Amino acid sequence: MRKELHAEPDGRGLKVGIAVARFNEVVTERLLEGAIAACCERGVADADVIVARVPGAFELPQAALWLATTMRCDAVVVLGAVIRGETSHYDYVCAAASDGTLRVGLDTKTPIAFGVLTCDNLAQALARAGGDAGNKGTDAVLAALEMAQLKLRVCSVAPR
Ligand code: INI
Repeated sequence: MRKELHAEPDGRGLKVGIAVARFNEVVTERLLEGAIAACCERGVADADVIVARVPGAFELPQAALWLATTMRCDAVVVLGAVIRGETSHYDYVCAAASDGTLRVGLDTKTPIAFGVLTCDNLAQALARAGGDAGNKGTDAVLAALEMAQLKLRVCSVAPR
Protein backbone atom coordinates (compact mmCIF):
# COMPACT_ATOMS: atom_id res chain seq x y z
CA MET A 1 0.00 0.00 0.00
CA ARG A 2 1.18 3.48 -0.82
CA LYS A 3 2.87 5.39 2.03
CA GLU A 4 2.59 9.14 2.17
CA LEU A 5 4.84 10.89 4.62
CA HIS A 6 4.42 14.48 5.67
CA ALA A 7 4.88 16.44 8.85
CA GLU A 8 3.91 19.58 10.69
CA PRO A 9 6.35 22.21 12.00
CA ASP A 10 6.07 21.05 15.62
CA GLY A 11 9.04 22.16 17.72
CA ARG A 12 8.22 20.39 20.98
CA GLY A 13 11.22 18.49 22.29
CA LEU A 14 13.53 19.77 19.53
CA LYS A 15 16.77 21.71 19.87
CA VAL A 16 17.10 24.46 17.27
CA GLY A 17 20.31 26.21 16.22
CA ILE A 18 20.13 29.62 14.59
CA ALA A 19 23.21 31.08 12.89
CA VAL A 20 22.78 34.77 12.14
CA ALA A 21 25.06 37.16 10.26
CA ARG A 22 25.86 40.62 11.68
CA PHE A 23 26.38 42.15 8.21
CA ASN A 24 23.28 44.26 7.38
CA GLU A 25 22.28 43.93 11.03
CA VAL A 26 19.24 46.17 10.66
CA VAL A 27 17.77 43.38 8.51
CA THR A 28 19.20 40.27 10.16
CA GLU A 29 18.06 41.24 13.68
CA ARG A 30 14.50 41.36 12.33
CA LEU A 31 14.94 37.96 10.73
CA LEU A 32 16.19 36.70 14.08
CA GLU A 33 13.18 38.16 15.91
CA GLY A 34 10.88 36.34 13.48
CA ALA A 35 12.83 33.12 13.87
CA ILE A 36 12.78 33.19 17.68
CA ALA A 37 9.06 34.04 17.72
CA ALA A 38 8.37 31.04 15.46
CA CYS A 39 10.39 28.72 17.71
CA CYS A 40 8.42 29.91 20.73
CA GLU A 41 5.05 29.64 18.91
CA ARG A 42 5.85 26.10 17.74
CA GLY A 43 6.79 24.86 21.21
CA VAL A 44 10.61 24.90 21.18
CA ALA A 45 11.77 25.48 24.79
CA ASP A 46 13.70 28.74 25.21
CA ALA A 47 16.69 26.83 26.59
CA ASP A 48 16.71 24.72 23.40
CA VAL A 49 17.21 27.71 21.10
CA ILE A 50 20.91 28.36 20.42
CA VAL A 51 21.87 31.54 18.58
CA ALA A 52 25.34 31.80 17.02
CA ARG A 53 26.37 35.17 15.60
CA VAL A 54 28.85 35.35 12.72
CA PRO A 55 30.39 38.29 10.80
CA GLY A 56 28.66 37.78 7.44
CA ALA A 57 26.68 35.37 5.30
CA PHE A 58 29.89 33.76 4.04
CA GLU A 59 30.54 32.41 7.56
CA LEU A 60 27.03 30.96 8.07
CA PRO A 61 27.75 27.41 6.78
CA GLN A 62 30.62 26.92 9.21
CA ALA A 63 28.50 27.98 12.19
CA ALA A 64 25.69 25.75 10.89
CA LEU A 65 28.13 22.83 10.82
CA TRP A 66 29.10 23.38 14.47
CA LEU A 67 25.46 23.73 15.51
CA ALA A 68 24.55 20.51 13.71
CA THR A 69 27.51 18.48 14.95
CA THR A 70 29.12 19.70 18.18
CA MET A 71 25.90 21.25 19.51
CA ARG A 72 23.76 18.35 18.27
CA CYS A 73 20.85 20.54 17.14
CA ASP A 74 17.83 18.73 15.63
CA ALA A 75 17.27 21.56 13.17
CA VAL A 76 19.37 24.52 12.05
CA VAL A 77 18.45 27.80 10.43
CA VAL A 78 20.85 30.26 8.81
CA LEU A 79 19.87 33.93 8.62
CA GLY A 80 21.56 36.67 6.63
CA ALA A 81 21.04 39.49 4.17
CA VAL A 82 23.20 39.90 1.09
CA ILE A 83 22.56 43.13 -0.78
CA ARG A 84 23.88 43.65 -4.29
CA GLY A 85 26.74 46.12 -4.62
CA GLU A 86 28.76 47.33 -7.57
CA THR A 87 31.11 44.36 -7.80
CA SER A 88 30.73 40.61 -8.13
CA HIS A 89 31.36 40.13 -4.39
CA TYR A 90 27.59 39.66 -3.96
CA ASP A 91 27.61 36.60 -6.22
CA TYR A 92 30.47 34.95 -4.34
CA VAL A 93 28.87 35.53 -0.94
CA CYS A 94 25.45 34.27 -2.13
CA ALA A 95 26.96 31.16 -3.72
CA ALA A 96 29.10 30.36 -0.68
CA ALA A 97 26.18 30.81 1.72
CA SER A 98 23.70 28.73 -0.29
CA ASP A 99 26.06 25.98 -1.51
CA GLY A 100 27.68 25.73 1.92
CA THR A 101 24.37 25.50 3.74
CA LEU A 102 23.11 22.79 1.41
CA ARG A 103 26.33 20.85 1.85
CA VAL A 104 26.15 20.99 5.66
CA GLY A 105 22.59 19.68 5.56
CA LEU A 106 23.44 16.80 3.24
CA ASP A 107 26.72 15.89 4.97
CA THR A 108 25.36 15.96 8.53
CA LYS A 109 21.81 14.75 7.68
CA THR A 110 20.54 17.60 9.86
CA PRO A 111 17.56 19.56 8.52
CA ILE A 112 18.82 23.03 7.63
CA ALA A 113 16.74 25.91 6.32
CA PHE A 114 18.05 28.82 4.29
CA GLY A 115 16.90 32.19 5.62
CA VAL A 116 19.37 34.34 3.71
CA LEU A 117 17.88 37.22 1.75
CA THR A 118 19.59 37.98 -1.56
CA CYS A 119 18.30 41.37 -2.64
CA ASP A 120 19.01 44.27 -4.96
CA ASN A 121 18.51 46.90 -2.26
CA LEU A 122 17.76 47.49 1.42
CA ALA A 123 14.06 48.17 0.82
CA GLN A 124 13.60 44.69 -0.72
CA ALA A 125 15.39 43.15 2.25
CA LEU A 126 13.39 45.03 4.89
CA ALA A 127 10.13 44.03 3.16
CA ARG A 128 11.11 40.38 3.70
CA ALA A 129 12.28 40.87 7.26
CA GLY A 130 8.96 41.60 8.92
CA GLY A 131 7.64 44.08 6.33
CA ASP A 132 5.06 43.73 3.55
CA ALA A 133 6.53 40.47 2.23
CA GLY A 134 6.50 38.64 5.57
CA ASN A 135 9.46 37.46 7.61
CA LYS A 136 11.77 34.91 5.99
CA GLY A 137 13.30 34.16 9.40
CA THR A 138 9.92 32.86 10.53
CA ASP A 139 9.48 30.90 7.29
CA ALA A 140 12.92 29.33 7.65
CA VAL A 141 12.16 28.06 11.16
CA LEU A 142 8.86 26.55 9.99
CA ALA A 143 10.66 24.78 7.13
CA ALA A 144 13.40 23.45 9.44
CA LEU A 145 10.90 22.17 12.03
CA GLU A 146 8.77 20.49 9.35
CA MET A 147 11.86 18.78 7.93
CA ALA A 148 12.99 17.68 11.41
CA GLN A 149 9.60 16.07 12.01
CA LEU A 150 9.59 14.52 8.53
CA LYS A 151 13.04 13.09 9.19
CA LEU A 152 11.73 11.43 12.37
CA ARG A 153 8.92 9.83 10.35
CA VAL A 154 10.99 8.81 7.37
CA CYS A 155 13.65 7.30 9.61
CA SER A 156 11.04 5.34 11.57
CA VAL A 157 9.72 3.57 8.46
CA ALA A 158 11.01 0.03 8.68
CA PRO A 159 13.23 -0.96 5.73
CA ARG A 160 12.02 -3.93 3.66
N1 INI B 1 28.05 39.69 4.03
C1 INI B 1 26.71 39.70 4.16
O1 INI B 1 26.16 38.97 5.01
N2 INI B 1 25.95 40.49 3.36
C2 INI B 1 26.51 41.30 2.41
O2 INI B 1 25.74 42.01 1.71
C3 INI B 1 27.91 41.30 2.25
N3 INI B 1 28.52 42.15 1.27
O3 INI B 1 27.82 42.85 0.52
O4 INI B 1 29.75 42.21 1.14
C4 INI B 1 28.68 40.46 3.11
N4 INI B 1 30.03 40.43 3.01
C5 INI B 1 30.87 39.87 4.05
C6 INI B 1 31.08 38.37 3.90
O5 INI B 1 29.92 37.66 4.20
C7 INI B 1 32.19 37.87 4.86
O6 INI B 1 31.82 38.13 6.19
C8 INI B 1 33.55 38.53 4.58
O7 INI B 1 33.91 38.38 3.21
C9 INI B 1 34.64 37.85 5.45
O8 INI B 1 34.78 36.46 5.15
